[in-house]
Amino acid sequence: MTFDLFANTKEAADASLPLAPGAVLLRGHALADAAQLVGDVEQLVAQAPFRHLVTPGGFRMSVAITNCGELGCVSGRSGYRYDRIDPESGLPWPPLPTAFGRLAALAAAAAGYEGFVPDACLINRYEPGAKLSLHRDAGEPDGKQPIVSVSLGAPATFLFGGAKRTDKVTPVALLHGDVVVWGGPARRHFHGVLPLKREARSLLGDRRINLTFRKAT
Ligand code: MD6
Ligand code: FE
Repeated sequence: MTFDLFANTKEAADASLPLAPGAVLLRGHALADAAQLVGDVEQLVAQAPFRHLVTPGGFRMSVAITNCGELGCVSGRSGYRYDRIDPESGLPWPPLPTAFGRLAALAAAAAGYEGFVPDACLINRYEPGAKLSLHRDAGEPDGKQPIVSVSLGAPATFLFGGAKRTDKVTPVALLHGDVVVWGGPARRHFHGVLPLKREARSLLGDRRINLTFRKAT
């Protein structure tokens, strides 16, 4: 029998690959829910469309973003912040769909973080060429709560680094249905995404959607 860890085969779907102490890739963990998640995103963006935020340095981000849950990430005068209101509509962000909350809690528990109840989900859309520079997610006050990241659609290369920007990064191929959880000693580690390649063979064509679940209060 052949066994290819990098194909989303039934065997590989159970693989749990450590990236660093506190950080794990759950290969294919969201595959069974993926179609539901994509359908939910389509409904969410009808209420809160994707938009391109501007970085504190004044650059338009290549990744388009929207949010669901009690809190959403918006650009402010001095960088990003969380807000209960979508500034584009003046309305609260759409609620977290049931399937989102359930998946985030189960994935966190599978990674060793019990009792994770996210109140924010950032939804990022990558088109070919879009990337996310090396950064760390530090806007959430409770450093004991992990981040759960779900990949949908086109594959991407995720870079997972260390506590310092200059630390060595490990490139990881993230495929449709993969989940990465980072918390504990890895919670503030640097990470990023390389420019998306033009590979039009996924459920979302050549696009990628990433959901990141956080406890932002
Ligand atoms: C990813 N996303 O797309 C990783 N960080 O695989 C992130 O690191 C991320 O999607 C901050 C805000 C949104 C994100
Ligand atoms: Fe991030």
